[in-house]
Amino acid sequence: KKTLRLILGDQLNINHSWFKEVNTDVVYVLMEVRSETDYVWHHIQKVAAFFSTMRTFANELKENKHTVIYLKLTDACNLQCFDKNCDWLIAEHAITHFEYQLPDEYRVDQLLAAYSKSLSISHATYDTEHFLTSRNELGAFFKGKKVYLMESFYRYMRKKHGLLMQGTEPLNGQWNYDAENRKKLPANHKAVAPMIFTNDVTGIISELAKTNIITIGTIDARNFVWPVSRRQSLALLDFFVKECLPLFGTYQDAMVPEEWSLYHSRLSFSMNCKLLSPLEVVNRAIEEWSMRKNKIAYNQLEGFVRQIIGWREYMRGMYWLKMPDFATLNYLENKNKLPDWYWTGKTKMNCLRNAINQSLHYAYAHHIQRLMITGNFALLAGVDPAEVDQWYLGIYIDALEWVEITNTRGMSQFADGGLIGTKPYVSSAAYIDKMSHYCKGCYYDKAKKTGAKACPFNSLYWNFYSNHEAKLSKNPRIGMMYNVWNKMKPDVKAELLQQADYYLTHINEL
Ligand code: FAD
Ligand code: DLZ
Ligand code: SF4
Repeated sequence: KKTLRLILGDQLNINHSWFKEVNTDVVYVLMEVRSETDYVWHHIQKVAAFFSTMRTFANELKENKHTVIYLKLTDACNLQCFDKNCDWLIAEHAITHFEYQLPDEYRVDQLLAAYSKSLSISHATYDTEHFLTSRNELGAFFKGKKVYLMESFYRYMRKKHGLLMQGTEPLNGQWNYDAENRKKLPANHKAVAPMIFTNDVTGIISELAKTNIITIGTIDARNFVWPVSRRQSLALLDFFVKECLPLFGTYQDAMVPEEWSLYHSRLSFSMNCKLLSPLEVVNRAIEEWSMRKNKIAYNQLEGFVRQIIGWREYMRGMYWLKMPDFATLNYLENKNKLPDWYWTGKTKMNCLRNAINQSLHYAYAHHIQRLMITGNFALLAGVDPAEVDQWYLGIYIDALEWVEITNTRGMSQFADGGLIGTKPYVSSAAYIDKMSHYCKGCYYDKAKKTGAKACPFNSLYWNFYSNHEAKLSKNPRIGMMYNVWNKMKPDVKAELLQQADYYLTHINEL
């Protein structure tokens, strides 16, 4: 029996049971393919990071004496999609059995399921051995329920895995310490400088230049900042727990011009392509906290653990519960186009200019920039969630559909009508000013709702509530806003809506 094992670009888990033994009858294959580079306009750094990490991983397998075939994008024999390449390899290497690990993306899952069914040889599938939950575990947990509260799922995960528990009770008495988090960065506070790498990816970039692949963003290919191996990912994890964890929760929602990562871990790429397991990340943070309790307050640790065993696993579970329908949900029936400047950063709005330019420069923005700057504006501007998804799926280094679409269409754009987020994440300038240092240097006036230089967020905010009154006013978490709106004088309301209308019709000039 001769086996072909396909490893996808986001399945780079060296601790997988596949690799425990060396077997000369097993051939591993990794492939750079146009079907994966072209499904959206990717950031050049995202493509470079995936290719570089895949190549490093293939070399590691070879060093461990496994038989590995690596297809580069520019190889003449490359047929540029998983199924055609596998067909060719099966014939070429007299393969009698085909195996793959369950893909995280619905699209690839469907493709490989249909492909293996069509084969005349036998096949088998394996778990990726990465997540703490199986695909359908969240579905079973919420079976028969109408609401899918992340917090209940998070508590179940804490109990099930005995993380931050004292017997059956949460450690220190409370499940969630968010109330102590989320402060603005003080004006004189200098955040820790991010740990960056200086990987040379010039080879990959010149190969990409030979193709007609469309990419976005910029790259310093001689000093590529993202980790491209397990060794570098572990170094970043170590840096995070030592330097960033002590203030992680406190400044989790803070936003500052020129500071692109603050106290965030930037481990999402390493985790999403499985260089690091979520459990080892969480355990390393717990270990550091238990060694330095005088330096790392418990709320910082609990917040971090919640993001990974709570939010991350929850999003994956929701994805498998609601796909494929989730990908077309558009509860608010938004149809507008994404403003052109999302692709260039050329806007006078300081918050958006910063968040977008930073994303084009680093293929990264932290959660609150994604949710409360770019996501917030797109929702207020009534942009079609399909366009918003394409942008998020392309621009971020960590973007894979299972975690991108649930965050974007779900949490950020309320296109699921409140399955994931219980209310739309929209705000006027007041919130942005409360959490960031963006408004001070802005062309627009954060305090003005109408007239020259009025901050667009202010009128668009009320326009949003006015537009969606039928759908939102009954939501108990939003009702309060309608009390305010309904108490406004008709001429004030009309002026706000007129201002919003002007901005919407001149959206590319903002
Ligand atoms: P940290 O702030 O250091 O958090 C630690 C880890 O917690 C992250 O690495 C991540 O694994 C996990 N985490 C935190 N929040 C979430 C969340 N809401 N959902 C899932 N995991 C979470 N995350 C992605 O990994 N890929 C995406 O494509 C993606 N798209 C997003 C789109 C929008 C509109 C929004 C609002 C959020 C998106 N997120 C996505 C979630 C989150 O913003 C990123 O995981 C986070 O910013 C990654 O940076 P970090 O590693 O520094 O995170
Ligand atoms: C993101 C990405 C890119 C840009 N290129 C590849 C590739 O050439 N080959 C590959 O196997 N994977 C790539 N990926 C990650 C894939 O999108 C991911 O492996 C699948 O979608 C499975 O979830
Ligand atoms: Fe953004 Fe408005 Fe503040 Fe300018 S004033 S930074 S547009 S919120």
